[in-house]
Amino acid sequence: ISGKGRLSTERYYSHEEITNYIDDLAARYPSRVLVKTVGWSYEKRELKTITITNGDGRANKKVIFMDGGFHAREWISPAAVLYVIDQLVERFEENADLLQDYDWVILPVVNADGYEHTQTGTYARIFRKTRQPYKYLGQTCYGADPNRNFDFHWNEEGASSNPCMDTFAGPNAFSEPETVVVRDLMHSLADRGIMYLTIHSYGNYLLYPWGWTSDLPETWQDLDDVARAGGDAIEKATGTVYQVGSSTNVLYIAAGASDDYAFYAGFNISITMELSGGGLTGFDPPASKIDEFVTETWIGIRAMAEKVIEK
Ligand code: ING
Ligand code: ZN
Repeated sequence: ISGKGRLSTERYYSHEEITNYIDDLAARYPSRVLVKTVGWSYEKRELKTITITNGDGRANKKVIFMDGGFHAREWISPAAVLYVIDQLVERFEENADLLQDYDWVILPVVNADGYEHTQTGTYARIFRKTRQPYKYLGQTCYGADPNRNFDFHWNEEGASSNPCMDTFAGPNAFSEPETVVVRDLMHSLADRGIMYLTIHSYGNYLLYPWGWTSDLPETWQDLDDVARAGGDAIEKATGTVYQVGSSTNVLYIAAGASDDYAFYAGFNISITMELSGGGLTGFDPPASKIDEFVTETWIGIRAMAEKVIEK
């Protein structure tokens, strides 16, 4: 099934369907949508960004950079990111304020190999990491944790050097082609980048730097204002409560995460959003929950973008 027409929130998409969906949007809205190949996963899946503009042709606007699908099992993340894309493109008139002075650059599935792997069986369903193999004590374990693989205080805290652990930081920073793609995007956008948003699940958190230390950045109040705007909007609309704070202080210490790196690279606002969970493990909300979860996520993301724009 290739993604012709409107997005379905009734089921989870494969990586191929996701790329078909954004390619199709680019074909239907050539003046406002641009799809670019930005690299390849370890297993050579094509990684594509979608850039959404208002079509006025003005170059070098500020940029909101968003990604999803860092962790293989967190299926609601790509689903929510696709819903944001759908709203910005198909409901352009309602959201024109979000595109007036800003372009959105979105990578829906960072860890395409892992995401596909989790669709191959019940055991594979809870896999977290990338798919590059690593040898350890005569056995082979797969993948590094892409959210411990960034070169900022890499592997100092809350990460493992054991390739068979879920938080394996990799043999070195940026050992995974997928995190190299995100890093290069960040650097190419940093001078125009005003907000980096990375979508994970689950637990209902809005997290900001730092993850590598319990210290807060000097500008933590700006980060807190934006994250809180998202949390407040969601709570008001749906009653779902998001906890807001630095990742170390509200969740756990973890160095090498993408939000720390984006903040260090020059994005003044950098936020990890942990969506609602469900199902047996928390990572597998039934398809019947997708619509509810992605609409509540969009309310939060919209509110955070508005806050950034008004600042
Ligand atoms: N949680 C994030 C993780 O990578 C996180 C939490 C975000 C930690 C940002 C540090 C920095 O562990 C999930 N669910 O992946
Ligand atoms: Zn995650």
